[in-house]
Amino acid sequence: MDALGRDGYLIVKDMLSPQEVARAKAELAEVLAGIPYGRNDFEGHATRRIYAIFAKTRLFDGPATHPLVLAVLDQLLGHYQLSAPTGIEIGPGESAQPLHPDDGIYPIPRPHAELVVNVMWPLDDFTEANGATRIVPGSHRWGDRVPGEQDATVSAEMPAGSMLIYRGSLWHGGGANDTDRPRLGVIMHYAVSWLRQQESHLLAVPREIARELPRRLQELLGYNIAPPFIGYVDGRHPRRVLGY
Ligand SMILES: O=C(O)CCC(=O)C(=O)O
Repeated sequence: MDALGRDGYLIVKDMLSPQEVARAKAELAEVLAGIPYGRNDFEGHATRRIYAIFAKTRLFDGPATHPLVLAVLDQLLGHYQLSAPTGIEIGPGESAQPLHPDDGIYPIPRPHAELVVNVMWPLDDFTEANGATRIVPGSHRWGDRVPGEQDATVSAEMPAGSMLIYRGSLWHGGGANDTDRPRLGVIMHYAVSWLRQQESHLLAVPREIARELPRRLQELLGYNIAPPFIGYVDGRHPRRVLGY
């Protein structure tokens, strides 16, 4: 929590075993085979993104609800939901993504209480050369300032199986990939539960899949009430539509 307060990010190693990483990589490789490259500079023209990830794999149900992640989120966000969980494969030759804060999509003046927290799960070793996430340390504390030439970025270099937690107000972006191999990571992007989710999981994840998921994951996908009563369905708790 000290590092997240001071620098805006934190790397924790050895969160996934080599076997878990290999399984996730193999399964996501099949998903990626059917996915086109990005449509603009932000998505990246040599980058493929797996949206609706909870409709496509069960291997991130655990990371999304990992007790350490939820303990950090409890402190930073209070009551929260999954917003934009996405697999991101930055391909060879990709240029650096423009730096941005993830909460910049919400029209709320900075500084403000934290609205978004992101957890990046690298499935390849992240290096400066292959496009490790670039971060401007401490920039979560800035007001309207935007990063310029004078602001150093650090590359979040870390072995596969680590996790990088960073605040939604932190300026960051995917790095350029100057190697001949892709760099795959999965971002679990959470937001306070009174905001609109970036991806509409109630539509993206078919209800017959959602019904089988662990209760906490159902809640994080949006089958939940943001206190006191945001998100009801026909006046009742949304979990009722799953038959509970
Ligand atoms: O892929 C990365 O390292 C970061 C990507 C990112 O920040 C984004 O797409 O919003």
